[in-house]
Amino acid sequence: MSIILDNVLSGLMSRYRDRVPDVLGIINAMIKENIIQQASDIENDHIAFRTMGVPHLGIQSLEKIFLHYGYQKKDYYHFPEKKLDAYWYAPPAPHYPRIFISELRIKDLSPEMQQLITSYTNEVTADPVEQLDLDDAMAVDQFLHSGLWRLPTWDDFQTLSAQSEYAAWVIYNRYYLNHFTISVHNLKEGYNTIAQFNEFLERNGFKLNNAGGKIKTSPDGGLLQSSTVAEMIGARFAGGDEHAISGSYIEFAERRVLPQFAHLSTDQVQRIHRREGFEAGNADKIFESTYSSQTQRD
Ligand code: OOG
Ligand code: NI
Repeated sequence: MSIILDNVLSGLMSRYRDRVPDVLGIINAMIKENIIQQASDIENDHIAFRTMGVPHLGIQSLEKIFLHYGYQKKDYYHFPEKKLDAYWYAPPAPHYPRIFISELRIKDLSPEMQQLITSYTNEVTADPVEQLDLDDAMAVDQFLHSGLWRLPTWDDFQTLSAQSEYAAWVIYNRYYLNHFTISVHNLKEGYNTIAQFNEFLERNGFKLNNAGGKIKTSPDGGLLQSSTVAEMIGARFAGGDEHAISGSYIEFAERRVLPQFAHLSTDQVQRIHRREGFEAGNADKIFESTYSSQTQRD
């Protein structure tokens, strides 16, 4: 089972590295400053997917893949202004990343928008995950990186963007990984807080999402997050039009030791001793990493 999960995760990561040159850029900068020796030294806090909340698709469909590999569904989050719902999933073993899956609440959009989105998603007439052999890593990898509906037109993409940049992102990018997340708290001294790691990133020329401030902090103070702004990808639309649109980004997370474990020494601290889960207030701003307000800012 874990071999299959390993292969699915490595397929996701290899497509993601190709789409987001900042991934290798950051890894190389980390090696150059001696923060890590090699890419595999990085702890991946979580990965994230975006979905359309329509029949046969959405969270209830995509999650089946990861529940099959032993992930456990955890907390629910709601984002009224962005019209999104999300859940996070705890991994079957601590060396695997957590998973965050969000879903667009189609019913909260205008009838015109619903009609436009379903003109694409209605091409899916049965839950595609139920037709997959989840023990076949190659089949799952292919499914995650192939079209479920026709290629959108540039016109439709722009219409969607005007009301929901998330909707436009999913119509084009589908289940491509939205981000992976570098855990910073186990890095060496000088780089093991979000504040310090952000300083390292900016010094090396990486552009951070500044929505609500560059550091997003949970009210309990235990979860601090930051992210790059999405890199633009060359996208080919129906009819052959080509335009640069938002692809994926990279996130950074610092999970502090919980107050009840404050007495543990650094070498005793494990994942279970740190702040778990996610935070709606942080996530709300991290979603904006692919929004034009961030990707197009000076
Ligand atoms: C996900 C944004 C939220 C987090 O860690 O809270 C998030 C997205 O942009 O799809 O990643
Ligand atoms: Ni995230």
